[in-house]
Amino acid sequence: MRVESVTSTQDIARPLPVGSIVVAEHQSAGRGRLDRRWESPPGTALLVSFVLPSNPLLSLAAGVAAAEACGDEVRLKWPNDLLLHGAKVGGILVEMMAGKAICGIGINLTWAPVGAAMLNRDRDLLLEELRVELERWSAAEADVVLARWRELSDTLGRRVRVEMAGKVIEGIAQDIGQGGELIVDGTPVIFGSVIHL
Ligand code: BT5
Repeated sequence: MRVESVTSTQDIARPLPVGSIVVAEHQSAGRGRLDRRWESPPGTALLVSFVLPSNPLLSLAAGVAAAEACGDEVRLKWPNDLLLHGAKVGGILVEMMAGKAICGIGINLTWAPVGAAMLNRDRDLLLEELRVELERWSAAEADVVLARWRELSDTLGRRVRVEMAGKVIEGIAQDIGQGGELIVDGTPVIFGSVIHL
């Protein structure tokens, strides 16, 4: 489904069946995680939500799919950022519902906020590649997703600061666990914001 201006593609996708795809020109209330805003002027980004079967590793699988679709230069920052030469070029927001998940992906194409990056790719071609990769990776075995995520990661092996609800830790991002959690100096982190130090 292609729409012009919406609050968020996530809102339009929510009542739709598995297999639906919503693409918008513009979002007046694009969302990130934790009620943060996702900004992009009309027509400057790929803004899409996919309705997929529930899958506990979907956020990481979607990251892998998006990185594969974007090309060699794009790497992943835990849990869900797409980085181009170290700057954020896109993000992923997975909202779980009964029996399905709404997977929102935003990728900057011709505009980016200060300090962020843009990809400068044709939107429809990128969407088609993303659709194919997402179909593949959202259905892949957990171990295969985790292995590819590790290869594409820009986070593992780095010193990081993790901000969790009410707590901050610093250490080396050693690995991701079976559930997709980030292991920082032996401590599993399930939710949080990571800063690469
Ligand atoms: C994300 O959240 O990175 C997930 C973004 C998902 C956006 C898509 S667009 C289609 C679908 N519909 C929606 O409403 N959302 C999804 P998070 O990790 O919380 O990052 C949000 C933070 O990124 C903000 O607080 C800003 O600091 C920054 N930011 C906002 N807009 C950006 C942009 N265009 N490019 C880079 N960074 C941005």
